[in-house]
Amino acid sequence: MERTFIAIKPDGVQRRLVGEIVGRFESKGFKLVGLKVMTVSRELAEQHYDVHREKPFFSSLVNFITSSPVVAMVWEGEGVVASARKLIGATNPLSAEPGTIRGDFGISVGRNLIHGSDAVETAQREIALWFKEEELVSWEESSHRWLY
Ligand code: RTP
Ligand code: MG
Repeated sequence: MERTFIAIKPDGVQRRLVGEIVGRFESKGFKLVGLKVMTVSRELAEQHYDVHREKPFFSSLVNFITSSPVVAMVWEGEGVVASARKLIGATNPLSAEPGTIRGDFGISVGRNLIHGSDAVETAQREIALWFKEEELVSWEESSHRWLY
């Protein structure tokens, strides 16, 4: 089943939006298979944003993501990579539609709360970069066993 890498950036954690954001992925119906709160090393940040290495905003991106803890997650489900990007909204929160995470909670492109992998191949690379195999779980719903 398809998986994607999602990270709640330092602004999302500090603004206490972790529960709200996790809730949106849960409500949509996706399955949480990995989650950790962590401080990001410069090495990991530079590898993660390698594609942006030549961009003018690269150093501010790395400085920001390493400045304070993030919540790293892996979500699973049919079409989850593209669907997560829709739930997240446009890169610039001022252009993001209301109803999306960035559209509802963000203002600035440098403080857009959340990262989501942009393609299935990118997701595979990012999951391997951020998580060890044993940190990811595989689970099936057990109908009513948790209610009764
Ligand atoms: P992300 O990777 O964080 O999910 O965001 P994205 O795909 O929507 O945007 P991307 O083009 O990958 O850019 C990565 C992050 O860099 C910051 N950025 N700043 N013009 C700018 O100052 C600028 N452009 C991009 C954003 O924080 C973006 O999320
Ligand atoms: Mg991106």
